[in-house]
Formats: sequence, C-alpha cells, structure tokens
Amino acid sequence: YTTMATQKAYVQGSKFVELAPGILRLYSMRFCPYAQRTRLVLEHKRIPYETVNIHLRKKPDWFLQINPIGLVPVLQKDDKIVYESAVCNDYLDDVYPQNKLNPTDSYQKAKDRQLYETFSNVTSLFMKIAVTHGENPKVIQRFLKELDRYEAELKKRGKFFGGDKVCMVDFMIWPWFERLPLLNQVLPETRLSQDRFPSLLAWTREMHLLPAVQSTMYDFKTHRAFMDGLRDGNPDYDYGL
Ligand code: GSH
Repeated sequence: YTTMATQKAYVQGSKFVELAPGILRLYSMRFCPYAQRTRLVLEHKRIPYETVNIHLRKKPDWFLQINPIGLVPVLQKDDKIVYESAVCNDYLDDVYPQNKLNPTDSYQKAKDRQLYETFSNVTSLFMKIAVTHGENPKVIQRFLKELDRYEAELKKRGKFFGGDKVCMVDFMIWPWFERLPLLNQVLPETRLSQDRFPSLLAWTREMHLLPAVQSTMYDFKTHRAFMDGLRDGNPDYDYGL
C-alpha cells in the first residue's frame, strides 16, 4: 500500500512532495511507536495510503506548516490534516468503517479510551527505563504495576482487548510490547513472567500472528540499533535502508 518512491527520511531543505488529489498520506518516522499505532490501523483496515518519513532532528519547514507541533504521525488528504495518534486512529475508524475497531456503545468506547489514554503511564516509564538502563529499581516496579492493570483487564476480556477480535486498544498499546525485548535484554526483571502476566504473554503471541503487526514491525536488531542511536543523541532514521 505504500506508493512513495523513497522510505528515506525527508530533511530540512528537501523539496515538498506534492500531494495528489484523493490520496491519503501518512507523515511518519519508521521507528516511531506512535506512528506505528496509525500504521497498524491503516494496514488492518487495508486503507491505501502513501508514506512520507520525516527526519525528526532536522524537520523540513513544510512539515512544520502541516503540523506546527512537529510530531508524527500526521494524516493528510486533500485539504484535511489530522495529527495525534489517538485522534488519527479514531478518525480512520470513523471514515473507513470496515473492520471496525472502536465499540459503538458509548460507555464501552469510554472504557477503551480510558485504557489507551492511561497507557501514557507505561510509555513514559518505558522510556525512562530504556534511557537510564533501569538504574532505579523502583521505576521498574512502577512499570510492572502499571502493566498489572492491563493483565487484569485482558483476563476479563479474552484473547484480545476486543475479545475474540482485535480492537483499538490492542493496536494503541502494541508498539511498546513489540519493543519490550529491548528492556528484557538488559534487565531480566522487566520480563513478563508466566505467574504474573499469563494473559499478556498469550496476547503477545497472538498479536505477532496478525498481518497488520507483521507488516509494520521491525526485528529486534533493528529496534536495538535505533534505540542505541536515540540514547546517544544520534538516531539513524534511515537505519537498514
Ligand atoms: N502524543 C503524540 C501522538 O500520540 O501522536 C506523540 C507522538 C510523538 O511523540 N512522536 C515522536 C515525534 O514526532 C516520534 S516517536 N517527535 C518529534 C519531536 O519530538 O520533535
């Protein structure tokens, strides 16, 4: 579904690639977990789109005009621009109703939203541990305690957060589970144990089987290389190209 000629990140000074009428475009960065949330939804719903990857340390001026906050992901189609991963995903689920991901019931929708909005607790602790190599054991305990909430909820819901099928919650939180082996390698205490996290472990295996996950994921070596660069203040947005 990707039609752009290059996957390489567009840097400051590079020429804007004109957007053809009716084409949906995703501004992304190959290793961004937030952009991956939106890539997962695009792939799951089989929505045709093109990708423009952005060099996040040297952003083109035209990108800052599209999103003044300067973050990816951003969706653009004709005169419409949408940013923030949760907003992008809800928008896609509304506009492309196939393989619906959000519940129609307002209360259920609120509960799901609560789960993925509060996941920011997990993502910030994840980054803290990754950057400091987990030197503060209390942070690791807080991280696991946050994951307890997801374990308990998943236990009630079934195979996925959507029950038998995936839902928005699954895709909104998946990118950090894909990257969890990065922490596990250095800090065995961050591993999901069978005793404490049986549901999340089974879920991780199921998620790996989904075509949307397989087509958006990177292998461990690639995630490792990108994360090491990020920690050194020198991320390689074109790693592996
Ligand atoms: N709340 C945003 C969302 O959910 O979309 C977070 C997105 C985000 O932090 N993206 C990062 C980014 O664009 C890349 S992983 N960083 C650019 C910057 O910080 O200047």
